[in-house]
This record gives sequence, structure tokens and C-alpha cells, in this order.
Amino acid sequence: MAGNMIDPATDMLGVVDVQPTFMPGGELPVVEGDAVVPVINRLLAGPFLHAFATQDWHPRGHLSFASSHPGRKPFESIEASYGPQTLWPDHAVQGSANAALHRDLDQRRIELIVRKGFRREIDSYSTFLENDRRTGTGLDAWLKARGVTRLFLCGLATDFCVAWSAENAVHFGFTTIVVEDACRGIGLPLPSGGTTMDAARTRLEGLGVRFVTSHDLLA
Ligand code: VGL
Ligand code: ZN
Repeated sequence: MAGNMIDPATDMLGVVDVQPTFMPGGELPVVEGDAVVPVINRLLAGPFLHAFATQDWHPRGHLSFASSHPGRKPFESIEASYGPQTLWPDHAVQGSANAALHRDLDQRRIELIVRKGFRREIDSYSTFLENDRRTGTGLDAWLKARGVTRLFLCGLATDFCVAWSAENAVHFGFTTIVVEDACRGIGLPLPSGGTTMDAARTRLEGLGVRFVTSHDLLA
């Protein structure tokens, strides 16, 4: 897929959770999380004229914080009203410095910022539907109003917010492509063996999501 295959009228880049809270030195660091910034900046300066960003944005005491559940530790799972929910260290706290979009991210072509996870009792990995799989963010209607048919996703973390967003993008009818080297993942071990990285990849490929590299798009 070469760069001239991008049609800026109907293709949009979605930049997921590029926030210092998910980078080395942050509260929920993803290994090499900061490495996505220059790659995403090249995409934003090149083939894509239009982009949106998402921002994980939790109130203090959020249900997804292990600290909200006495005796529970980060990366354990609890049963929320809507099903299993992984617990995390406190992260992406509304208004905190590390919850801002990364200062080096080129925001010139970012036309919408979707904040998510702001309801205390519902987490939201996906930028379309919260983790109850019912509460919408309105993004699908915005993309459709903008004439977008194909969505390219990048950012953090591959196996959570990028993967859940990609899955919902397919559900809402978008052709969905993940730009692999513009993502980094968490990789939690699964009881069934393997990690959340392997599981996400298998699930997304099964849904018809394609994986490309930034080189494919910039060539
Ligand atoms: C994320 C876990 C908790 C993500 C956000 O951005 O992938 N992961 N909150
Ligand atoms: Zn979060």
C-alpha cells in the first residue's frame, strides 16, 4: 500500500492515547511508548490531511484504578457491572500533566479530540463504545458526517485502546487498518497462554482488519 493510495477525502488517521501517562516515566508505561511520536508525526505531515486523536481521561477514584478496590492490585481483573475489567495503576487523571497529549505530537491536522473513560463507573478502551459495549462516544456519527470510509489507527496501546477501537471501527462499517510501527502494546499474560498482544492480533485479523507499516504509507 503506497502513500499515493491514501485518499485524504475519505481516509482519516486516528491517533490513540498518545499521552505521557502511557510512556516511560508515566503512570502506566508502555515499553517504547514514546517511540510512536516521531512515526505518527511523519504520517501527520505526509499522506493524511485529516486526523482525530483520543485522550484517556479518568476522574480520580475511577473504577479501572486498582486503588479504588481495597486489596486489589494493578493488572488483576474484577467483575464490573458490564463484565470483566482489568485493573490499572492510577493513570490519565483528568487535568494532570501526563494526561495531556504528548507535547511533541504534531497537532496541526488533528481536528477532533475524543476524551473517553470520564464516567467513574465505566472504563472505555475504545474510542467508539465504552467498555459496557453500549454507551457511545459519538465518533462514528462524526466520521460519517465527515465522509470518512477508511480509518487508519495508531498509538497506544496496541492490545487495548487501539485494538478495541479497531474492533468497533469494523462494527460501525469502516475499512480498518492498523499502522503497526506507529503502535506499542502492553502485552499482559493470559491464563490461556500467550499475551494480550497475540490475542488482539488474532481477533483483529479475524475481523478483517489489515496491518501495515508507516513505510508502506510513506513510500
Ligand atoms: C489504555 C489501559 C487503560 C490504553 C488505557 O490506552 O490502551 N490501556 N487505559
Ligand atoms: Zn485508562
